[in-house]
Amino acid sequence: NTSEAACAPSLADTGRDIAPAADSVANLREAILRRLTYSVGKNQASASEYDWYLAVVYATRDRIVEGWMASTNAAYVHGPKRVYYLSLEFLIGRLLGDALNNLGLTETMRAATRELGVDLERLRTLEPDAALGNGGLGRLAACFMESMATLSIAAHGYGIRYDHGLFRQVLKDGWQQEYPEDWLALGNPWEFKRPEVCYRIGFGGAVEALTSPDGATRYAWKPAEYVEAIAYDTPVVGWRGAHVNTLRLWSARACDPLQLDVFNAGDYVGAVADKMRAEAISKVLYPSDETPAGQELRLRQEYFFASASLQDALRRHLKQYQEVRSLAEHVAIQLNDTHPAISVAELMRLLVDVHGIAWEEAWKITQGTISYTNHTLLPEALESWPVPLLERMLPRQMQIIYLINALHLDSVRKSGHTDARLIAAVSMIDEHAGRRVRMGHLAFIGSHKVNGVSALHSKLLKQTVFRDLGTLYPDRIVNKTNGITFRRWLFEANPGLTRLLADTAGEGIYDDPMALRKIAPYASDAAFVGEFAAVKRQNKVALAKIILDRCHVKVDPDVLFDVQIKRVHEYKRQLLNILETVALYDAIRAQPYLDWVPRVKIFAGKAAASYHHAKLIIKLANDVANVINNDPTVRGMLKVAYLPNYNVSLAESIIPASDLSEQISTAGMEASGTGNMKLALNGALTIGTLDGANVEIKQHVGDENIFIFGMTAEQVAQRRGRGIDMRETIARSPALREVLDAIGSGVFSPDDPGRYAGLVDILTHHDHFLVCEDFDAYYACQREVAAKWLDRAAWWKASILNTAGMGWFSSDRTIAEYADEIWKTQAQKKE
Ligand code: T68
Repeated sequence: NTSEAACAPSLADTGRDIAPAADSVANLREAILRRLTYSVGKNQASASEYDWYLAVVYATRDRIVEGWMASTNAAYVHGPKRVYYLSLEFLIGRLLGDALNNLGLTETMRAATRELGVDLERLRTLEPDAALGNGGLGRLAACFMESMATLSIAAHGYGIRYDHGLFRQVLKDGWQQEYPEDWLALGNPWEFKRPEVCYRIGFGGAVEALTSPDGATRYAWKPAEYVEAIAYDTPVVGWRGAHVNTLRLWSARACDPLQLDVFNAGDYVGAVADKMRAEAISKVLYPSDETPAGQELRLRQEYFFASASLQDALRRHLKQYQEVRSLAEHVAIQLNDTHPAISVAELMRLLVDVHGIAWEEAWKITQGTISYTNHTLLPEALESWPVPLLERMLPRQMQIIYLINALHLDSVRKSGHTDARLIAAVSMIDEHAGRRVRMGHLAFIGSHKVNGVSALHSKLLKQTVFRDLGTLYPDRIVNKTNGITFRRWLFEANPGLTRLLADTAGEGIYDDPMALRKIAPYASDAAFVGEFAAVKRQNKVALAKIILDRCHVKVDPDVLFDVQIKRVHEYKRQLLNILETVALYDAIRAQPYLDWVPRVKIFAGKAAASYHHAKLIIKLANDVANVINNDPTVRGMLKVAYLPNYNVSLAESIIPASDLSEQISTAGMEASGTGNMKLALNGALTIGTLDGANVEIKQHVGDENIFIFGMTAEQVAQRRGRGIDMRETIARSPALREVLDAIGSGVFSPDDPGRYAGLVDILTHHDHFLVCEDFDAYYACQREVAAKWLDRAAWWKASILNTAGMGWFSSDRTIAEYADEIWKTQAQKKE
């Protein structure tokens, strides 16, 4: 239906430039044409769509640059505390919509491009997603960058400019295949290369001890190898364009482009071997989330970007204050997980060896400057590096780690703790499985604050991973519940809803997310409900088209859209959802004449390339989809769609169209979740466990407006204590038994009946994620969802109250808390 498709959500207009002034449209039009001519080198007659896209980006970027310089300058003039956000991942997505929206130029640009005969909506889709991250951790970093700019905090993001971001996922017969992603293939019009901003990063070699005339010993590291880090800057514009920060990403380059003598001797490959080895560092993002990568190249990436970023931060500080001793007063460094934890040793090396500061003072500066965010409790996901590897690759940093550890253990003993178990537990060196450096301990000890990312996660952090360190330093662990930027996840992704909210609650919602509460009184107002439902329907029509295009599955926009979109992981329990799908399928076939609530189960998500079990789960979802979608008995009542290649842009299409948000991780395992927030903000009801931020979402949207089921984190621990063999549990549940029998015997894999025998065997005998134990509660909860769906007024009321209650989950609130309690920085004075 083309008329409906034409109403599909489009680039946001947030009401601030709905009727753009004619002269500003004309200005922008001329600016685009100038850029087309002088930067792209094309005229109107020969310009391709991509040429127009480039011209539009350049014209937009031009409107950011002056603010950028003003913000940069203001940080030098007013001297606010600077924040450095160190993250190996930034999962950004597209930038054009973000930039236009934050500048308040969306409608002006739409009008200007229309006059030039090009469609802004189409141009926007030509931008490749910047996918320099795996999942939640990387996306959080991107939301934080936008919020720090919005709050006028003088911040830099530091990371790696990977040539290749997260792989592209193709589903071939339901199996995931990975293909390299090439986001830079056509260049990147947002970035500024800064070849003059270049640092040498050493690796290997040896440490020399030098005794100075006064008898003191100094250490000098003589690396065997150097690599250069080159800066690429991307401006990050905050809401209403008031402040612009920098995302500085490092690219690795060999110091010498080739060895000419080797080349001349005829060894053409050998001549560029060093170059290849150097450039491998920024070649590709490690595609695995929640598992430590373990390989040497990963440690090279971590040190490379940590060292370059610290050298750059120190250079800037010296330029501004002419000395380094005041660093902690003027600088806050946030470590996004342990990936940059080597920064603790590297900052000590720079202060002591390079800047000549005494150890004790350097340690105060380091601890006063650095803080660390933990994103996972999974013991197997905690980074640790073999001591011999660190000794070989970073010998001076390893010495420093030993000394930090010795002083730390001394002070523990001096405070009266001599118990060997405790000493072993708080030591930075794990002596259990070969000697390894615990990067979480290094980050903890080198920080003044350590935070978890939801209330439950921070509580569990104190009880588990950092139980002993937390007792020794009781004030160090704090909580900062995650948030999301409403600019991208509401204003841009859902312009229809945004307009309705502003019309109802007032324009205040654009600047104060808590103002969303003002729509609560309209939750049962027939006129408002009608408009709210109409927006949702429009978004569902648009998503239905995407599902038809990409999955060849036709879905009715009026059925319940039940959505699980996230990385595929056993702990996130996509399997639980699939089992329930099969149980529902069985139930419908048994009694097709009943009043079933028609629904489509929508999945999207990538599995780590080496995570075979997760890839099998994707295949199962697709096998189940195949059978169900082709069975005429359930036609119209149940469908399943697995959308390939989930990324930020696809999320922006799915989230505004969702009715039900699946947040069903084994309690105690999902640190926070952030997709849960995006979906609830856009009016989806959550079905979830008491895990991560679900607990706080429940508090904010109200117990009646969320579906909670299953074991609590405590019950999970107890249940596991009794063993994870599920034969008795399965025996008690006829529905579960039937589902497992069907899957295990090949009902969904007739081409290979034994495909899922192993999977069913694990669920039966070794169900670590307690899928079986939570199955009945989940199935029953899904029936409550269906009952609520049938009561349309009750459903819409709950949906509206979700949107109304989610203001607190703005990443502006999260960042304001970091600024107040961890960074001790304030928003910058207006330029
Ligand atoms: C996620 N962690 C948490 N890790 O799982 C999620 N890990 O609950 C939370 O909301 C989010 O962080 C933000 O706090 C991750 O996404 C990774 O991506 C990752 C990447 C590399 C290595 C280990």
